[in-house]
Amino acid sequence: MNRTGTDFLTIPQHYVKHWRTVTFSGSLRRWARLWPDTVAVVDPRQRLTYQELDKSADRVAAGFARLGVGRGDRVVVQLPNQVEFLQVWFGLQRLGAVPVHAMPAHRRDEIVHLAAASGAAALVVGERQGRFDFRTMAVEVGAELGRRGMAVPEVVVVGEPGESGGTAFSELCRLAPALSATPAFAGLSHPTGARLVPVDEPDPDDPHGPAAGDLALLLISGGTTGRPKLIPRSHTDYDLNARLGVRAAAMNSGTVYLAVLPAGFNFTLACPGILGALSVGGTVVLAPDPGPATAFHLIATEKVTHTALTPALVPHWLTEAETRREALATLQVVQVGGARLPDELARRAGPALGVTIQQVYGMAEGLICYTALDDDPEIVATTQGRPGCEDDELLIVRPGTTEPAETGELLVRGPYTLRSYYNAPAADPAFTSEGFYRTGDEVRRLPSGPVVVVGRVKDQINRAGEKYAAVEVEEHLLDLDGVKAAAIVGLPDPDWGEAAVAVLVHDGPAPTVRALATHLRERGLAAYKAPQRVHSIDAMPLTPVGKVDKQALRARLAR
Ligand code: OOB
Repeated sequence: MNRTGTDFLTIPQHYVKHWRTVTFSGSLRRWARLWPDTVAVVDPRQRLTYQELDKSADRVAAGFARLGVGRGDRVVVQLPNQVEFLQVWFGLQRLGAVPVHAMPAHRRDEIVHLAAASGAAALVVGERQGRFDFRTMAVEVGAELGRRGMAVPEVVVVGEPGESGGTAFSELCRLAPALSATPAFAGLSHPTGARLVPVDEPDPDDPHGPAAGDLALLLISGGTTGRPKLIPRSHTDYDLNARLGVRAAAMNSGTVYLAVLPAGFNFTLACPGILGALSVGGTVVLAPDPGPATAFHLIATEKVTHTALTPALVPHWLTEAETRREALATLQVVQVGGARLPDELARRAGPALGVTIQQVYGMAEGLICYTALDDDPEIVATTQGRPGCEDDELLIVRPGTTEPAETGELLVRGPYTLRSYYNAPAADPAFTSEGFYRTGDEVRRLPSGPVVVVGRVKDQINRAGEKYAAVEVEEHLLDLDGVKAAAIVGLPDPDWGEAAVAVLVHDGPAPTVRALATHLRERGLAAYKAPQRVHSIDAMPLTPVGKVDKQALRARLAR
């Protein structure tokens, strides 16, 4: 059953009992049968019932098939929070194709990397965000992949394709033949000659066709040693991920979930988020921007019950609630995760918003921890919760070893945690020989079970929940004129949780924050990777083995 690259025989039997043999395409079909006329998804421009979402998945699947995208093909999806995100996502699921989740903030360099690492057959983008044009970026991505001798992905644009030469999403849906329930894909074939079959209808000629254990989507890691890695998630494990969240956040058919954070973020999509709400017949509301004014308006008009935020958004919500608390009358649960929520803010948030706060500590790689809705308020304020599944195995060790420690690096293994990255080398230091994933997070556990995140041993910046490997930016800074050595370190910051400081050894005048931002933007990097401060230094402090001593740098900057 498991065909995600892990050896089925090594999968412990006690994991199997948590899994259901479902695919996301099949699940949407089932939901559409159960609640055909319930509204599944809403954005400011449209609302679709479950039946409409299911039908559009057929059309989108057939449209992608016409473009030559087939079962197992990877498709980079970079869309803002709008109904089309779910139409594309479920359309790809119906085809058995694999969405690769890019974030709206990503730029040329990140998208090239995701497309190259996944071998993408297509790229789906929106029109523009402010002055930035995603269609122009898509053309540049194709050109760069071509220069590298790689296949150039088909471009699909939600909106007007403009000069990009891409296919409009509306056209893609029209291209598709008129569809009845079966067989949606008759007469269509993949360029390789493979026959196309929706994954919820097993192909009698191909007993080895797509199954619940197959790859369903690729998430991206925060990155620690270089570029973000791709995280394979199967239908089975991701279905479990969402179901555990539904239990933890007590979602039911009355749930209205507001997606404030990007829909492609694991937290928003499946913890329990969008997929959780859909799995119980609830309604998903997509916020076009993360600002509290938009969110409060949608909460009041759509009678939202659940949402999820990063800690950096919480103070803005508290300010908005000072004058508009009545807008939150229906809101029950506000999940907070992605970065450490300060205890003091956690204590204030619940009473100020009139909701139950749920801390969520999770990772795209798997493990998700939740505080319980009926936990003691001090537990909710000071811990990051308990593992979602009783068969999640957590070890706390001295960093880089497997020796037990009271406070140390968290290792995890479990029924929805990855065993290897996508296309990764067999011997990957991110995993122990026993198959535990090294989270790079420094934690301790209370005797009663909750995990407390106390720090981080990985060389990563987490700016308001957006993560990146320090080395990714350092490499680009070294190309600046006069810069001889560069190190990125994170320091506590009241607004962002963490601010990135560029520590530079350089000739001549120090480059400004602005110059660094411009340089990184020209290199095609997301804006959140630009450092907030520049600090000049004569020589980098080094560890005994000759690496930059970031602990020493942090201590020095703190002074
Ligand atoms: C979520 O997922 P990722 O993959 O973007 O980031 C995972 C990392 C964790 O290893 C940890 O370093 C940090 O983000 N983190 C937290 C945290 N939640 C995540 N650190 C402290 N406190 C928390 N509550 O960020 C993610 C995925 C699903 C649900 C929630 C968050």
